[in-house]
Amino acid sequence: MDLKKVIADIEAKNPAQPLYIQAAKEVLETIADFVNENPKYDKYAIVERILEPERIIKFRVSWVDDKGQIQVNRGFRVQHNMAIGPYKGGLRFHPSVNEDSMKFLAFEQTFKNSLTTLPMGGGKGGSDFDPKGKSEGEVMRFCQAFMTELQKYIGPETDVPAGDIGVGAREIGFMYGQYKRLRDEHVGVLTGKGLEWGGSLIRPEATGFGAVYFLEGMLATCKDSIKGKRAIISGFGNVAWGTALKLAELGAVLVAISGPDGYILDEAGINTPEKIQYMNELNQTRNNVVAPFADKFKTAKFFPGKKVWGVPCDIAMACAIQNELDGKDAEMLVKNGVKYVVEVSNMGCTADAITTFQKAKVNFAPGKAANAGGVATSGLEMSQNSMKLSWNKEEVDEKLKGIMQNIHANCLAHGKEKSGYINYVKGANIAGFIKVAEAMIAQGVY
Ligand code: 2IT
Repeated sequence: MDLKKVIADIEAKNPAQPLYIQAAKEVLETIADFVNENPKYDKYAIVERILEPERIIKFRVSWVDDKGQIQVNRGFRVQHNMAIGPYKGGLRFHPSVNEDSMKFLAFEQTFKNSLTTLPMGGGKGGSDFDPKGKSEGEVMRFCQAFMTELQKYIGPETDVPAGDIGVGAREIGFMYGQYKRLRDEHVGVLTGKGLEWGGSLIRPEATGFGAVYFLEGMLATCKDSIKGKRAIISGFGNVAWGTALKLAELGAVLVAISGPDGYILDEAGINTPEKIQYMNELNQTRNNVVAPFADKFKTAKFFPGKKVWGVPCDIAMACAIQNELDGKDAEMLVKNGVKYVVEVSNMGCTADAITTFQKAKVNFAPGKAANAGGVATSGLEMSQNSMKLSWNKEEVDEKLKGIMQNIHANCLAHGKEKSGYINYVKGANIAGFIKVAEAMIAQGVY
């Protein structure tokens, strides 16, 4: 493949989609040599085909708010690639949702799902609906309206959505109820379901747990240990919560978390069940602010309007949203001696930030590897639904851990450089690409 030409083509074809171009470029730049060493990929135009989503569904969602006024939102589902299994990926309800963000997330998801080794293709969906400040009734009516349209395109063997930013157990419940009402089927069409009606143990914690299992792999490779390490996290949502729980369990000292309003510094450590539970409560209120944490816990200090990345640490974990950590943030982290950076949000770091970490030989894990524990556990939920049984906590956790260790090993296998430095970005992209590419070759031109 001619890297320059492929990049120029996607830039020309997707002029208003900077996020998609950013995600695609990162993959293309890291797989180009590998693709060129294996001419079959060019022969079957695998790169060109992977860059084009199989289908993009875009629809109107009309609903009635508490004042009786009609509201109109946009709904999306990008069915990116079905080569290795049904489309699988979350639904995001956030004002930033548009075709660009959905497309980049679906693209990332295809590679991520491939890395899990489970049979899941890539998809992503959502809406520009903003859950902030909405009543429960409004959220329910929105979810019902959204699913009324989406149900035409999904199914347990076709496309299995789950949660993402703004979509938690409550929203999955409302959407599942509407699917069931319209189709008269109680099937595994969504993951992240409640335990009483087909959900899996550990699914809520899985993204964060998985990211810390991946981090353990990075530490072990450096003959280092997590005990006593100083950690900081951005975000205080579901992913940050699972990450905080596992960091505390393994003896790291989490000193800072953040929200869009600023960050909390707590030198005593955010590691008691009470503090971590409170993160979750703050998230549930959906006001998107972290400040009340400092009112409740006297050891904590709130820094309004500031990003968390200026806090010196050994471990930094980005758990909020795309491009939350830029080149300047990365420089500050490096200057302050960070050793491990884990992107837990999807494409949480800008291209500049990644280059800065890699140049400084900081261990850097990309989101599609480090955050794959969430969708992997969704895959385990699908297995349990198909078998009509449920595994206990230990069984799910053990499988999750095994999957994350396997992803880490795969990144090492494809990402180790001559100097000994592990380029996890390259490793993850090549390993994720191989499985999808082989499946596409086997399945003929489509
Ligand atoms: O970004 C992600 O991997 C998710 N939001 C989870 C997707 C899933 O299907 O569990």
